[in-house]
Amino acid sequence: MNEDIEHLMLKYEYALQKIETELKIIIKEYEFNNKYQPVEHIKTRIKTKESAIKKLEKKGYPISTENLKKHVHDMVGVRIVCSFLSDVYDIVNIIEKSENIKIKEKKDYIANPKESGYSSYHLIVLVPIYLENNIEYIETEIQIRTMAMDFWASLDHKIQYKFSDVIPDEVRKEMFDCSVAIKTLDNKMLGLNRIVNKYKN
Ligand code: 0O2
Repeated sequence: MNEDIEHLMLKYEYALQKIETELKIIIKEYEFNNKYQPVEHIKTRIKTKESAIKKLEKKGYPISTENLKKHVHDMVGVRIVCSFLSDVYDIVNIIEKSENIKIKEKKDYIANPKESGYSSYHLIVLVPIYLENNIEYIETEIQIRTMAMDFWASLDHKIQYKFSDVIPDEVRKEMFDCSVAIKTLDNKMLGLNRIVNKYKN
């Protein structure tokens, strides 16, 4: 890594602060207007330099600040965990409408889960940060998912860590089966919530 990595890491911190504030505001507005809270919790993190280096190595790129900027799209990461499937899409919708966040890419791993069974909605967004002499746009990954998807992903993450090499077929199959069960559960919970709302109305 060349020396301006420290400055780059600082810019990631600025971007994280900006996106956190923007998300808090648009979600609060949604809650106020709809008298409903779609978000269970939000987690944020900046990827460590060590973890970014691992990702570059995995992708086969030489280690440099330039390659980090070009090929690691989740140095700044936000995870929004919602109650119901419909909440996930509502949150995507309000983020898309925000004037202060530019959408670069959308990946709907709910409609098209990954081979592992991983399911979540990813937005790669560009967050403007105002520096002394210029404006820079910092890539940020926003993962939006239900609590059930989050449960699956966190167990999957632990499994990946445990078997740093190859995950046994038996474990991968079990995890895939769990992802199918989780999809069924999310749909059932959504249906149940609609019934409850019908009674409320
Ligand atoms: P960590 O430790 O969570 O940060 P890209 O990041 O865009 O260069 P890719 O693979 O095209 O690379 O991105 P993708 O798959 O759209 O998003 C990557 C992130 O999604 C991962 O980041 C995970 O957080 C999550 N993810 C994707 N697939 C899986 C999966 O099978 N299981 C789990 N638990 N999470 C997954 P990192 O950097 O790999 O990990």
